[in-house]
Amino acid sequence: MRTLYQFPISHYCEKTRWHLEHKGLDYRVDNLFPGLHRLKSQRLAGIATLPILQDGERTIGDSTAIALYLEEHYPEHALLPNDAEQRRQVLELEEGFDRLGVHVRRWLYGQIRQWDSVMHAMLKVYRPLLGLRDLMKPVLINGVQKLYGVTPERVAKSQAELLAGLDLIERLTDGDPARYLVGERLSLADVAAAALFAPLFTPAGTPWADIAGHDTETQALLDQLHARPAGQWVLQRYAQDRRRDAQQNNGKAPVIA
Ligand SMILES: N[C@@H](CCC(=O)N[C@@H](CS)C(=O)NCC(=O)O)C(=O)O
Repeated sequence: MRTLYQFPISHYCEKTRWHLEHKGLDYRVDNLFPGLHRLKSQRLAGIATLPILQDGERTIGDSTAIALYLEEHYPEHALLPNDAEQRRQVLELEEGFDRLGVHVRRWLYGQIRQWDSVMHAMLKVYRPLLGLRDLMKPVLINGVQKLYGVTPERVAKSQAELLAGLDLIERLTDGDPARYLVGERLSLADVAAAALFAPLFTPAGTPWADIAGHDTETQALLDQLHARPAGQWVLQRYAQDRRRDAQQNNGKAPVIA
């Protein structure tokens, strides 16, 4: 039995879903409730964050560690090149885009004006118990802003970082949305970049597709990014390379108590 402990709207968890599904590995998801998840994540893997993968007797925390574990134990449909230099580049880019994921997340949280639709996307998988789910919303909004450092100064810096990340995609692909970041085929670098930038471009079928309500300035910037080769690159990776043929057996929606 393989279990992915996750938050559905986490782009790091999306990265791990992509890895698992790329390799055609069946798994069930256990959606932990934000905040309370730490009780379980600490016990399972000694960390505060999700994703965590339990694969039989083994438990692996952190999306990059999970990716490397899957490459080692399930080498079919490899996402690491054989060539040593390309492999080095892929691993370096994977880590770089992982760091950028923090900026994408902070910038997006900094743009939210209608928290209702975000909270809905975040919490809809949990069954309400005695109104507790709704009571948690203000606590969560506050917690997210504190945890992810959503202050105007840091959000502005994150915008500069994420724009530099999109520039990098365009440099590595020569502005051609059909090309991969390293070599001629999909690698861990592409999956990291596409999954961690996906909340900006909301590809069909991703959990961010129904979050609405940006102000006009933010929407104008998002439209501009969408039209850039890097935005088209993310969408093309999703359209062509995001396999979804593995079986995802959703467990029962957890009750929050
Ligand atoms: N480097 C970690 C980052 C994961 C991460 O930041 N996860 C967030 C959700 S997007 C999380 O679990 N946050 C909850 C917390 O920190 O309490 C990875 O790649 O797995």
